[in-house]
Amino acid sequence: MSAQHDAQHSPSFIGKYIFSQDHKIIGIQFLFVSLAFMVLGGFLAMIVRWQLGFPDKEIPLANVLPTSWNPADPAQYNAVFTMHASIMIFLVIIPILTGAFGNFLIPLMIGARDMAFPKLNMLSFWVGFSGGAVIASSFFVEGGTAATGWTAYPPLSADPQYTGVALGQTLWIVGVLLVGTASIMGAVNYITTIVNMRAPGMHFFRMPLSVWALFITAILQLMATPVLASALGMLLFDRTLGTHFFNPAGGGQVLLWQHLFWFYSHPAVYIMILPSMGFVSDIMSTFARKPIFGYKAMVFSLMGIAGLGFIVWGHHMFQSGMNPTLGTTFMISTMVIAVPSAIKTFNWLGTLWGGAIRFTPAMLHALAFVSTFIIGGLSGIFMASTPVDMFIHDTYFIVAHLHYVLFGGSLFGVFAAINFWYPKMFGRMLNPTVNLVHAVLSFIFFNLTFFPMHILGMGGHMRRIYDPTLYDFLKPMQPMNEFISVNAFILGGVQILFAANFICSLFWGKKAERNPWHANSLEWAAPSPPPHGNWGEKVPTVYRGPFEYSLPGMTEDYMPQDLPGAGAPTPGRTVMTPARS
Ligand code: HEM
Ligand SMILES: [Cu+2]
Repeated sequence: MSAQHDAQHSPSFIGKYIFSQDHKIIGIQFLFVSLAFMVLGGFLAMIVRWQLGFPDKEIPLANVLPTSWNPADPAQYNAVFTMHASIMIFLVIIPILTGAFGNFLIPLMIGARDMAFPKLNMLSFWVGFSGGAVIASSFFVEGGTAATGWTAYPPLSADPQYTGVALGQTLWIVGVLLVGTASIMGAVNYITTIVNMRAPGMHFFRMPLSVWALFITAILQLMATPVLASALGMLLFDRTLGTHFFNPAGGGQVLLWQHLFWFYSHPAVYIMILPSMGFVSDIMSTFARKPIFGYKAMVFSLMGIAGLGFIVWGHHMFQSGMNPTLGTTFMISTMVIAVPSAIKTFNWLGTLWGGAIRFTPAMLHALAFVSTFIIGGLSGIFMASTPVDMFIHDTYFIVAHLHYVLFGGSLFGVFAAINFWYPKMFGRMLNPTVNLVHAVLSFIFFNLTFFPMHILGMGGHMRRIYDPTLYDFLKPMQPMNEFISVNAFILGGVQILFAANFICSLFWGKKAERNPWHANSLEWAAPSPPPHGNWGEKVPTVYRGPFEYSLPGMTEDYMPQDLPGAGAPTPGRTVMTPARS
């Protein structure tokens, strides 16, 4: 198959790197584009923070920025924070986790040569890329870009008269629709590949947790994203064809949007965190040199979180006038999610316990992930509680919570994954010292930036306001806003270390060996970087699970999945019997 497969692809630059059908190249395309958008999203965050910390000082580069980015204008502030959030969610976190790492890792980790549908995979990237381009183009049209928050609640989003944004909002809708379509295409591919293309011996319960997490995430994407797509379609019709699905002026229902939006977007918050949970599990086991604690419990709690994710969306709507009985059911179902989340957290701690821990940059980010996820998870329980949520709804408590899970969680998971898999992706090592400094400083300044936001929120500081000093009761808290902003700038600045390391190492990094971390899963059996088709003549055969570190009686402290010979039999597994051939 391999020779035939190789022959199908033209070796030209365009075929190899632009319209590539190779899962690894597509993964790297997603990575580069998302990282570029991260720079833009981060830059917008700095503008937001400048305005909130120093509302009466003009932002430094005011004269070089487009006039429409001046946050001191309330309408423009809305646009800036809307695009910060929309870019971070739709163009950074989701595409990095599923597009970049889903693509790169799934075939390599299950011992396949590529995705099930390589052409669909290529299409997914280019449709997603067009979506990004359409969203980005909205910055340049008359009236400016979308300004209704990433949640796009009608009537604001349904009728241009409220925001003054006409085409910009429509482009946002079309762009998100395209990105969602790309996401559905990717999900079909990941699910099919994992179900059908595992190497001989790769039982489901021998798959690394990254693959499990990406698999369950793909199921979420496949089931939830069409709901968003149809809601966006209706919103688009409201704006362009004069329908009134959501616009109350014509008898539409604003709450219908909220239900549809959150029916997608709550599962989507798990789309944004489950893959990181998977990466962190694999990375922690590798660098603690210990089997993951409770492998099957980890898998079932991923499933539990994903399943519960579909019945909790109403917790975003406690303040919408919903019947209190319904509110209580949403409250209880939401709190139940703490159970699988806690199982995961205790299993991570159990994995660390007694381990021979190696504090690599990837491991530090994984540890940072777990600790910030605990804080973000705990603040989530506060918000799940209806009586508490009445006070903290729409305040900076929410902004604190969401950054603890999205930045401290998802993004630290991404940093862990980039540090861990960079050698496999590019065949070069990152400079570990620079990235250790980056990891430590990011963790410190992340907490200094976002922890105080809980306190602001408890003090009643509203979210999505452009000038806190306009409110007398917020004035005493302005020094805290300044403190947050200064730390945010340092946090933003620290990311330059990572970016410089990432770019320089592509050219001058030390050449990577096949398995620099002495890890077990199959991707480390392929060359760094793996060739087209991944495995040469024969796909590997799998003899055991991916977590067999420090087995008693072994000379090496790791046992690759494809190494023939008996490992210590682990419960529930038959050693040496390939599941499929
Ligand atoms: C240094 C980095 C960052 C800073 C300083 C920052 C700051 C902020 C601030 C101050 C807001 C609230 C704006 C307002 O309510 O007026 C906000 C909103 C938001 N941020 Fe960030 N952010 C950063 C990074 C990120 C990252 C990495 C993500 C996601 C991966 C993210 C996702 C969001 C989202 C989803 C919102 C929307 C909240 C809403 O709609 O009200 N942010 N950010
Ligand atoms: Cu939710």
